[in-house]
Amino acid sequence: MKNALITGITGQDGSFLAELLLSKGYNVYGLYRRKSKQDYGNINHLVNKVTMIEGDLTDQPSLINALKISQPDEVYNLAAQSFVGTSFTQPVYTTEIDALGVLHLLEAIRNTKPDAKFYQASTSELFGGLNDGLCNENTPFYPRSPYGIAKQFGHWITINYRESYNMFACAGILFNHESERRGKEFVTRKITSTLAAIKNGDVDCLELGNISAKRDWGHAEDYVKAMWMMLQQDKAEEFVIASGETHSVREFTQKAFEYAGYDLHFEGEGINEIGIDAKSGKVIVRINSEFYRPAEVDILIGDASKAKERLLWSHDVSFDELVRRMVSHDLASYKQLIT
Ligand code: NAP
Ligand code: G4F
Repeated sequence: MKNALITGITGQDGSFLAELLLSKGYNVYGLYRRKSKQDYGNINHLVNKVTMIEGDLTDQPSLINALKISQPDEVYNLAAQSFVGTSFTQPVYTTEIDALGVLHLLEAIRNTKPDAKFYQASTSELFGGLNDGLCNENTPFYPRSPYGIAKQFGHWITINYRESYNMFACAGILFNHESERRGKEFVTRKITSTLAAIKNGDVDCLELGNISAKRDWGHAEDYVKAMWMMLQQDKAEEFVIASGETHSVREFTQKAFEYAGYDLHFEGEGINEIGIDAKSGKVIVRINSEFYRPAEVDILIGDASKAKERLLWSHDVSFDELVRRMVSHDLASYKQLIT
């Protein structure tokens, strides 16, 4: 039986990965941060099946302790300050976790359990501003946020530890992936959770930023499978994981409201654009400049051909199905969500 240590186990991806590894018979250990009120986030349903170890990516002794306890065959580093918006308001904090945190962990593995296989959660935010076509493993990086820049350090230090110390260390360059477990500050979940509040008459309007931005969105459950597949290879390598389609925030919003029975049409431009429900004549989407970013990534679309050929990875959940699942979950659980 293999041992796996997951950092960021309480997050969206950590919870799906823990379920996947448990289903494969792994002993799963999870690094979690102490909170004033104990809450295991997305893995409240799994706490009896995994071993939780207190620690923080910025505190190397706690990482060494976690490695000593878990004796992992595989380490998945999913912990991060993962919200791009916050990386502009808390750039130093973001860099300490998303850049130096990776180095703390790699160095702890090198000294404690150097034969453990290591997965680093890299991101399509590395491609950032220069690319408007399909991005693959050979596309140059041009990050556009403190988050993207910190993640670029995490990406290269992973490759550097592989090349310097012969460790099995690799990075998955994952495009946006969402789910019913997504944090509510990210745009997809903000749309579906606010939609549920509007439908229940508690909120009048959804306020968004740049709705022309386009993203390549998939479902997180499909994407965590790729993380595991990367660590089952004989050789550590980077892989792009993406759906190969791109959609605007406007399209996501329109489809989400359509599933909930609205007929949403957009009028106007830029900050004055509004979304009107043709059935009721009410304005239900407005633009608020507060949600614009100082520097934007206008479009992302990924080419996962290498992963499809070499890992035999595929994704099952389409864009339409992703939107439908998130809307129906948030509508069904609205009363619990607001408590
Ligand atoms: P998420 O839901 O925000 O989860 C982040 C996790 O990191 C949480 O468990 C959080 O713990 C933990 N964490 C934050 N700071 C930490 C610290 N200093 N020490 C230890 N743990 C810490 O993110 P996600 O969507 O699951 O993403 C997982 C990883 O993939 C992240 O590294 C993200 O940057 C990367 N990524 C995500 C996407 C995507 O579209 N989802 C795409 C590409 C890459 P708390 O519960 O205590 O806050
Ligand atoms: O949902 P988002 O906040 O995700 P973003 O910035 O693409 O980052 C996510 O995906 C990355 C992979 O590419 C991950 F590495 C990262 O950890 C995270 O999971 O924003 C998506 C787009 C942006 O262009 C943003 O400007 O939506 C636009 N947007 C428009 N209005 C908004 C809003 N984003 C948010 N969060 N809130 C808005 O009101």
